[in-house]
Amino acid sequence: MKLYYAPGACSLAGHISLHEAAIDVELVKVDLKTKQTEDGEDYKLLNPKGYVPALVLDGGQILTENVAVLAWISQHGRLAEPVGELGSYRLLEMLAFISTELHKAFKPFFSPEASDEEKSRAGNAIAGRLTYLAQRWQGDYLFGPEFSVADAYLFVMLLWAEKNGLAAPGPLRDFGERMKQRPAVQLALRHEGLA
Ligand SMILES: N[C@@H](CCC(=O)N[C@@H](CS)C(=O)NCC(=O)O)C(=O)O
Repeated sequence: MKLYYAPGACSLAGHISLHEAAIDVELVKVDLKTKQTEDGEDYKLLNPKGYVPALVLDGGQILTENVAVLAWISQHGRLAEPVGELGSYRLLEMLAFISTELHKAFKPFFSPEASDEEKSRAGNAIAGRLTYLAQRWQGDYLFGPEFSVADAYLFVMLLWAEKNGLAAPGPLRDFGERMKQRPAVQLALRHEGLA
């Protein structure tokens, strides 16, 4: 199995989750500007979308989109999912929230053309969504006592918030520190040169 990633990008969520699940993976770094892999291959030939993550499964199939990649790792790695009748849908609900309401809201912070006003609007939207999560926080992780793939995705969003000077509410700051203590997180951060 291969994970195409860029250091510190959203692909870090899949990277952490693969380590949490103890799934062996070969990591292939992608230069998001040139769309070249570290082996000098044209990444767009593998993934015409041109963005990370892409997970190449052992049978050769390619899975893209964080929501799908993380749901696959969760199921195949037998990671914890919320309990109850709607458990796996609750996980999808959270992954979709993080992907569409948080991850996408960071766009102006990655765009050299974005104005300060756009960044400030995006910062307010991100703060509101982090507050929504913090107000419902009950335990160590998003779904209580156990790590789920949604935690890995949220953790990456918190790293981005910190990098861009956006303050996270207290329960999420504590969560971020808790995540940094996890061996799988430390391993992934080291691999990506972020430790
Ligand atoms: N819809 C995609 C978006 C992934 C995405 O935004 N990837 C970023 C890194 S975090 C990227 O590769 N950007 C480079 C580009 O779009 O050219 C997903 O959720 O997987």
